[in-house]
Amino acid sequence: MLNIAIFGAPGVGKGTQSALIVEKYNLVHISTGDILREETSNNTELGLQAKAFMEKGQLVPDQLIINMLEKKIDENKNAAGVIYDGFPRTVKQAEALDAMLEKKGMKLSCMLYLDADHDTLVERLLNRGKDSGRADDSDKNVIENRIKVYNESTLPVAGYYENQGKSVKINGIGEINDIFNTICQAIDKVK
Ligand code: B4P
Repeated sequence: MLNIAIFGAPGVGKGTQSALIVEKYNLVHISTGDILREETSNNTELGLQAKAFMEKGQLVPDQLIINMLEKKIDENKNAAGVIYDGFPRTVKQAEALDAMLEKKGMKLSCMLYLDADHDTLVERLLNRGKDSGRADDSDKNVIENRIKVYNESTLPVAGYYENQGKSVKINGIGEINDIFNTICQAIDKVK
């Protein structure tokens, strides 16, 4: 079973590329950001807890995310494969994912590490904020904070998977289809 993580800064294109990957490889898409937004709009207990963090551009606490993820993995036991979009975002989450997969006799196939420069990220997120209604995309200070949190707390996850020989760096700047073709070459190697 394919277990792929798609990684990179806010706005780098994780959600955009995940949609294409899911369609081509018939994978289940687990986006922690999407799940949290759904929980928030349904005013669930988890949603209410997550909202305050997301609005400030901070990470939602690890344990909330790890519990949420384990439930999702269990719901999709029979899938052909899974793409984890926006998860893991801390080394603690990466360790938890490895442990969860090992318990189920699986392992992460690879981590697709999308990369883009700071100004491109800010420009894309502000653009999306114009019509998405996402509060975290509409305020430049919140966007800058998300990028800062990414650099401080999330970037170490890249090193964690580099040490396991599982990180594949991909240029996130360019035409969406060209980036997708590069991603497909990486996935086909671990299939
Ligand atoms: P996410 O929902 O994961 O969102 P993201 O990082 O902002 O976006 P992504 O990289 O998917 O960008 P996209 O493809 O859409 O996180 C939101 C928040 O949830 C976090 O800040 C955090 O608070 C919380 N959270 C989520 N997961 C968590 C976790 N594991 N632990 C703790 N907290 C967590 O692309 C952005 C824009 O760029 C789009 O408008 C797109 O059209 C455009 N674009 C994409 N590719 C392009 C290209 N090649 N060229 C031009 N434009 C492009």
